[in-house]
Amino acid sequence: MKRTLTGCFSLLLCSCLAAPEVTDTFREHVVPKAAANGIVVVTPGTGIVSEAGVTSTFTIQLASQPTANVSMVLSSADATEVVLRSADGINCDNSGTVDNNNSCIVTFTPLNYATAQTFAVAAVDDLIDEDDKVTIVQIATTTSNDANYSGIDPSDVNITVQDNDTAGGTMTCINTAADTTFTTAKCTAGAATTTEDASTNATLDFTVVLNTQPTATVTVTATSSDATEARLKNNAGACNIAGATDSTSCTLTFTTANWNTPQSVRIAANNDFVLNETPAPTYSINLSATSADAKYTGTTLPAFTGITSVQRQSRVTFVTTNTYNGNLGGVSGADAKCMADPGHPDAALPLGSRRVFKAFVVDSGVRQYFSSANALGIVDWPLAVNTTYYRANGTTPIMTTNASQNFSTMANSVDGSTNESWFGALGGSWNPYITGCPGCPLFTGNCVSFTNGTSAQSLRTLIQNTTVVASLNSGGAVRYCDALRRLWCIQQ
Ligand SMILES: [Ca+2]
Ligand SMILES: [Ca+2]
Ligand SMILES: [Ca+2]
Ligand SMILES: [Ca+2]
Repeated sequence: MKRTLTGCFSLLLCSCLAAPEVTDTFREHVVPKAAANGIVVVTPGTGIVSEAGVTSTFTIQLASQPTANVSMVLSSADATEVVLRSADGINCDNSGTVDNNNSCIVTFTPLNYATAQTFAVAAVDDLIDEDDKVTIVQIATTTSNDANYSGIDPSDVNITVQDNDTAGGTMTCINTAADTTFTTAKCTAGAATTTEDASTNATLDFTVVLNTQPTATVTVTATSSDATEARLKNNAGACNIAGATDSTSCTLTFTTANWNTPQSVRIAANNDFVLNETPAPTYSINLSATSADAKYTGTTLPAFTGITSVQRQSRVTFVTTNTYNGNLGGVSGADAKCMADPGHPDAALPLGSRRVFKAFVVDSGVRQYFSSANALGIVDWPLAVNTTYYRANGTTPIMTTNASQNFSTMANSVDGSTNESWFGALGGSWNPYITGCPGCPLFTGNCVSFTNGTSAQSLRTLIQNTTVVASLNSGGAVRYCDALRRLWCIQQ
């Protein structure tokens, strides 16, 4: 006890005699070094970046001087949307270079700890149409040999990423159809044309490509607004030029991988055989999209509008199903038989609703074709000028007339059969028998102008299986008027 007291006394005495040690000991208790954690001050900027190029900066500094370097790793929580800028790819900075860094390092020294360092964040400019997104730049816990600045978790920085993409498509007119009449003007809205019944300019090609990368497969349907004038090449539903048939619509499939590769579509003029459509009809090719990517469902895709369907004079013919003797009731009666025959292309319609056809027969003064130099001239000739005539199927051309309502070549025969049709011309011409014609002793009035069905009269028939014009009108035999023959009927 005595030693203890002595000791206490000695301590007090020593304190009085050695004031500096007592002061140091006191200060350590008043400002204990281990009691203060370091503070990392993060000052967020706008927090808004955009794919269009807007960047955002934020600053970091330390609230107090560390005794050793302090480092922390900055990282993008979604590197597909946001990257940190770094000139050397290691250290975060505010350089103008985007190095697509997912992460970078920030370091403070005891000398620069109080100077705020500025860091830049940039958006990744992807090609996907998406809603604006919110993500963060994570600031990882600090590392330092200064225990006060080791293991501190600074605040993260919120970042909003604004998008700059808009889902859609681009339709481009091209020339892959070997169209000899192609000009770039055809690709101009309102100037594009397709032509009915033509060996050239019957098609028009274009490509379709998506404007942004979809997040799921996109099916684009191309549709003709007027299938009577134009259709789309379709192969098993897909827009496909090779081996395709003409269809009202076809589909294109764009995946997340091939969305930016243009796909071809071909428009094919459709010959509706409707005559003299004035003005020429116009149509559009419309595109619509469906996809699990909501940005591509209901999205308006461009339409190719104002395509003019150039109208050609094309008509069909048919050979009657029924046979008739030479008493046709005159030329008008022959025409009526054409209209009433079950072989008429519009036979399903009431008589008054059917397209008009006339019989290819000749009778002096009633229906005749003499050359223009001949004063007898042309009367009620069933062939028009500059017109292509087809078989009843509408696709097999027979011949095309010239400006004089005549023709000199045939692409195909009348119907390919060995049948004959009543006709009545002189051999090798379109000229009908004329009463008193000195060179025509075999003909006695074309069955009396098609009113006599007896064997007392006769006339020349027309052969239906030749492609030689001279055989067409002279290859048929001379038949007595009680024979049963058909009629070749010409659309008017
Ligand atoms: Ca994005
Ligand atoms: Ca973009
Ligand atoms: Ca985007
Ligand atoms: Ca038409």
